[in-house]
Amino acid sequence: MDPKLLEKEYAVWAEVQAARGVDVEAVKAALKAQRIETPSWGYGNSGTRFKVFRAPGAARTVEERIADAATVHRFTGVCPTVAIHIPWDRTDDYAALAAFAREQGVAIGAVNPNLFQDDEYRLGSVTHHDPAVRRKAVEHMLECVAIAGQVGSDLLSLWFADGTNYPGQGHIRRRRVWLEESLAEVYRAMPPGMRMLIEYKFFEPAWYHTDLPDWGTALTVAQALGPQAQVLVDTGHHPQGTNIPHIVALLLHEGRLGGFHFNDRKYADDDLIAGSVDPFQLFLIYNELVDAAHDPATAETARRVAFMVDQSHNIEPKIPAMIRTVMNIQAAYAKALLVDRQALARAQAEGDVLGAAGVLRDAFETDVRPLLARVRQEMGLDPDPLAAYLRSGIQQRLEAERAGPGTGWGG
Ligand code: LRH
Ligand code: MN
Ligand code: MN
Repeated sequence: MDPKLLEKEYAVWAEVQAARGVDVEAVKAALKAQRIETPSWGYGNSGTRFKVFRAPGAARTVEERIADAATVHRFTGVCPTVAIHIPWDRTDDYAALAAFAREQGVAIGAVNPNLFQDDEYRLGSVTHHDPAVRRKAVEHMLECVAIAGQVGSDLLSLWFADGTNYPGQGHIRRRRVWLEESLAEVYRAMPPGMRMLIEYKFFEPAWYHTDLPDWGTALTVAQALGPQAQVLVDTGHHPQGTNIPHIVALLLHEGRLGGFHFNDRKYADDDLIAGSVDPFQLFLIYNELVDAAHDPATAETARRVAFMVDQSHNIEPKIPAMIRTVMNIQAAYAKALLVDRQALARAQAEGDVLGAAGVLRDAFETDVRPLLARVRQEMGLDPDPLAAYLRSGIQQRLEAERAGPGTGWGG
């Protein structure tokens, strides 16, 4: 857009918001401080069970995956960390990998052990009936605690594919005991500042029962372990119709909301671009977070929440899809920051059903693009990061440079 027109559009926007009582400068400051972690596995080839379509220019090595995360950070300004998955991102010198990331302008964030791709895990990892398999899983998690130390990360992010396919296949309570025992050993090995984030998923790959199917199960495990264990909400991991903002509010209340894996979905764990199918849900999640940040009872938990993306794009170009994701998450946060919290509290106190719902609607229906364009300009960025990336020629260069298969999930 013509810069003069953009300027004019923002001026009107800011005037209207100020008249509504919005502290526009405070909103901009919050947006500049927003942080979103992108996943290394979102940059390499990966896909569904049915087919991995190779994306031209997709990263082939851990270094290329980190470099692509750094590119996303350069264009968006809010993605300074990248999550790694071990062994997809295995290397023999993690300190060197961390230094490489720093040179690129990012840091390594959450370390994700992989407890589902080895043959031994066919019947489970930390809930396997064979103690040797459970030991292997624990050793791998302990290795990841050490790796986190080497790369300067304080997040261990755990997801288990453990579960059964048939009634009677496993002893459900015994498996729970094994799970707690295994995690307790890993928990004890974590240094004081490190947090263990426990992710749940209601089904897939197990079809009858999953050992950590929901937030309540993950919460009771975290509570059994101690304060350094929290719950990770992957937005794609819920049954249809689940009220995720409600879950977010309850986990904040319990002091156990550790982080997110953002993505969107229509049916199950579809790993679509966050905010692409249900932007209202993403807004409502951020609405709970902004509300909790203002409440002394929950502010500290809200401050430490790790905002991570977990998306494996199969047909979308990788870097543009990640930039689009970040823009959608920024829009959701921006709209949540515009909620008139006093008017909302008043409407709630008066039992004004439509008034309260209207306050949220008003914020959600606000066009925040002029605001975000302005925030990016003030951060020294292009107001439209996706268009800027597509113009930059980087994609064409990567497609020319990166031929041949690579390492990681989709090779
Ligand atoms: C499982 C999951 C989990 C894995 C990632 C690759 O569906 O969400 O977080 O680590 O996908
Ligand atoms: Mn996930
Ligand atoms: Mn998932």
